[in-house]
Amino acid sequence: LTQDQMKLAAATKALEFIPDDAVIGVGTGSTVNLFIEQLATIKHRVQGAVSSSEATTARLKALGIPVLDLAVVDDLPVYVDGADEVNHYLHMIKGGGGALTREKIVAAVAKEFICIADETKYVTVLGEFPLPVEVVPMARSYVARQMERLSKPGIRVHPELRMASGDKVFQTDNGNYILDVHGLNIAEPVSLETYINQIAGVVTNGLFAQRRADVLILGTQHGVEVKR
Ligand code: DER
Repeated sequence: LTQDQMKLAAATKALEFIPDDAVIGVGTGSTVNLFIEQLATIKHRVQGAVSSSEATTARLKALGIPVLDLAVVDDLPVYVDGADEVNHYLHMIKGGGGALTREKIVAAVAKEFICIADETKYVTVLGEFPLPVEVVPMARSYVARQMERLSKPGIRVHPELRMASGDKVFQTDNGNYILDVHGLNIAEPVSLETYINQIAGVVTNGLFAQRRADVLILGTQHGVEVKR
């Protein structure tokens, strides 16, 4: 099976976790885009969606799924999103698509976080994928220095400012910058998430560990596995 076929299998399986007539939270990324297409096939029994990015909003609207403002939603049974890495405790690294702040907000409101992923994302230790950290632009150098201090003998931690096309700095939907932090080996995801959050200038970091996934739907070479 190709990676896309495994993503599609996970995205399709997620429909079984969508309650009738619910408002559901929808994440960002290529796996979620496959899920949105599947969601459109049952949109008659979906009240609406709360989106985690402008990109997702555009796709939901294009498929005729009503997009609702999170501020007026007080009951969100499920949030469906992908991950860049997910460990065996269902802690995740997210933010590869740059939507980590709104993803974390919608995930916080949702009762159940359903992560959909292909097997290449399933790891024992988080950190191979560079950890995205969303920062207020003026704080980018200060936060970068704080990240470099996480280096240990033989393990150099180095943050890179995420660029868009050419020499333009990538900007999130919130107008902030992203540092992609390479070289981390994350044995304690919850404490590292908390540590990074308290650095002045950090808006959000891509560790989803305090609030991890409740269900992982994993597309593998041998079919779809559901892990809790
Ligand atoms: O940016 C994100 O958090 C996305 O969910 C990302 O982690 C997964 O993107 P993919 O489904 O395209 O791999």
